Amino acid sequence: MNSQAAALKPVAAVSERDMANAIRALAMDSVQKANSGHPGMPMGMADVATVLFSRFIDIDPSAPNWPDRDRFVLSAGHGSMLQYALHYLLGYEDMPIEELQRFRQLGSRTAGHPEYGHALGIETTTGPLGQGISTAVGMALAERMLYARYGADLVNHRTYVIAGDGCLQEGISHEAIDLAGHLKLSRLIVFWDDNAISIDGPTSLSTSMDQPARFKAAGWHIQSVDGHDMEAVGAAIEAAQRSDRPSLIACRTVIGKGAPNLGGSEKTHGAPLGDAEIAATRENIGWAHAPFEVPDDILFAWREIAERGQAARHAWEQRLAASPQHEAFASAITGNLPDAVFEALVAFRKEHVEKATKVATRKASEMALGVINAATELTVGGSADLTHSNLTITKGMNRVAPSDYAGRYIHYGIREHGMAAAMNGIALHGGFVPYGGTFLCFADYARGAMRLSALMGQRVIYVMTHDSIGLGEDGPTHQPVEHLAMLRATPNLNVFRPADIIETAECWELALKSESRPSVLVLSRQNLPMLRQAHSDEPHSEENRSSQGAYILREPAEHRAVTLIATGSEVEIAIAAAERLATEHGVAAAVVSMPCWELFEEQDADHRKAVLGSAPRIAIEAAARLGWDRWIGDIGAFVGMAGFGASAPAPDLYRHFDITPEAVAAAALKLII
Ligand SMILES: Cc1ncc(C[n+]2csc(CCOP(=O)(O)OP(=O)(O)O)c2C)c(N)n1
Ligand SMILES: [Mg+2]
Repeated sequence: MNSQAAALKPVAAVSERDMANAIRALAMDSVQKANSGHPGMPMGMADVATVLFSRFIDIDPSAPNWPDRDRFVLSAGHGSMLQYALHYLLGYEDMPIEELQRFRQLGSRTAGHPEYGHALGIETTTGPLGQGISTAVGMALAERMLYARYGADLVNHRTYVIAGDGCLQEGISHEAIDLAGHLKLSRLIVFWDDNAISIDGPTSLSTSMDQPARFKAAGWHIQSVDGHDMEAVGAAIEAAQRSDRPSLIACRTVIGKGAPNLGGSEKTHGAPLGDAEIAATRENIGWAHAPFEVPDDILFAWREIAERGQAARHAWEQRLAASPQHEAFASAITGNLPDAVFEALVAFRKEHVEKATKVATRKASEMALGVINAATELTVGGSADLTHSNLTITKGMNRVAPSDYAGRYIHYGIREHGMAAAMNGIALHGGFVPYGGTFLCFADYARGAMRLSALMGQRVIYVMTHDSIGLGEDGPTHQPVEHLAMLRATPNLNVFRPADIIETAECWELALKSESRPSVLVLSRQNLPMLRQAHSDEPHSEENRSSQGAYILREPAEHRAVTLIATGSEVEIAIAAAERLATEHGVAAAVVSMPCWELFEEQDADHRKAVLGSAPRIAIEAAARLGWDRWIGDIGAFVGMAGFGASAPAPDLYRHFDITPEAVAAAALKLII
């Protein structure tokens, strides 16, 4: 029994309605005190949440990361007070009543929207509508995949989601629902807070969607209940648990339920109820207690739920201890990749330096993945229907199929956003290291979830190929221009644009080791020469030269007159320009390969200075200039794209857009003369 619960005495039988009213009171009082927040949703869903927790969910606040816990995702993240009230009532040690009193204040754990890592027990960051339900699909998939490997003794939990009208209107929900239905993720149960209200007013202002029909069409089990009829909600959850498909429980609710004048109105969505309405609500629901006061008997009832979870956790720990798979499970769940992965990557680099392998970096990535995936079972791959363009599948990877989760390759379908969110869910769940591919241009489609990978600090690896006009004939609709700038502007995201097969293997190593930061591997469609072998005194070394973000690939014998900085496919152009400058103009040019800005920014100033040098600098990248001025300074130049690309063979495009050794050499001569 947890110590807080032990101190409390049950006084009288407590009803679930009283337990739900505790949520209502805490939500309205916290929002009132903060003078900011969303009371309507927590009050409307208090009854559903109470039934879910009091009868079904197994979580243990004293071991919030116990791997076989049920997952609870508040997709309607604006209703964060529902989550914080639950955490206080359940007895999470970092959620005393004082935290509720500091709702939405600087430094409190009770941030405006639930943030992963900010308070114990928050499984994922929500607030951008639609993300929670889509992330939950990844969690539910990871659960089934882990179950397929370790069995029900070790893996046997569910993922529960509360989603609002907003989550279901967002496009990402379509991708997520379709994927979950197809994969028959029977451990996923979604409660729709069907209150028919959003910010602007009734949802009839903007939608006529028959949501249950939509879910049904995607292969879900569907039910509709009165969300304030606790028996009906309980029965629906039991039926959902028995289903062999993911479940939607449409819960007809009243937003701000309990508030006698404002209940049912959009006015309760995102503003305090006000003192008078709060007093009237207290009266209406029979809650005679002062703000932030929950009577002991009600608190005791809530803390008993935590005890049930603790008992379940203990039983699970015993099963784990007795399991022959104990060690394998523990190492999978911590996500520690075996040394063999990194040893294999070093051997891979040595082999290809010797062979001077000339391949597209997307191909190099596939080859590197071949050795990575052979050395560990933890990586799970996938693509948004571009498997043979992104080159994300390797030998022996079976597909994850409906009701058959033993494979390790996920056909995410043409759902970039859903894929990114699902990868977040897989990473958050634990047990796997997800990577997934699409064209770099469609990072836009995945962006909302990519931002959350970064905000949550998850090891999610994006394999984004066809990275510039170098993709050629598909034209400007497919040629990314502004995407590198967008990705580089995203905090806590490593953007790697390797120049050859060696840098590609190095960047894969860095991405795999980057446990609290997502990575994007930006890869070429077109072949690129091996640069490391031709332009280094020590072509192979164990050292990962990309790990410092940028390094000098070519240093002239004489004092540098100019430094050419490039990434990816343009490093080859920089090298050719440097050679032309030397032979035709006697100009000494250094070439810096800069596969990762973010890692270079983290180096100390002296190192950065040594790499960048004091000569004028030119940056070459077949993308937008935005951001490059940081590296080229006031007297530098940029050779790249000034607008959208065009449809033509790649070599023609490079000439057309003047991204050539000649253009770089001309820019250099202009700078230094
Ligand atoms: C992607 C995204 N767009 C817009 C918003 C702003 N927003 C927050 S809540 C909300 C309305 C949500 O309606 P609903 O889910 O029905 O919540 P309820 O009003 O019922 O609490 C909007 C538009 C957001 N948080 N995320
Ligand atoms: Mg609503």
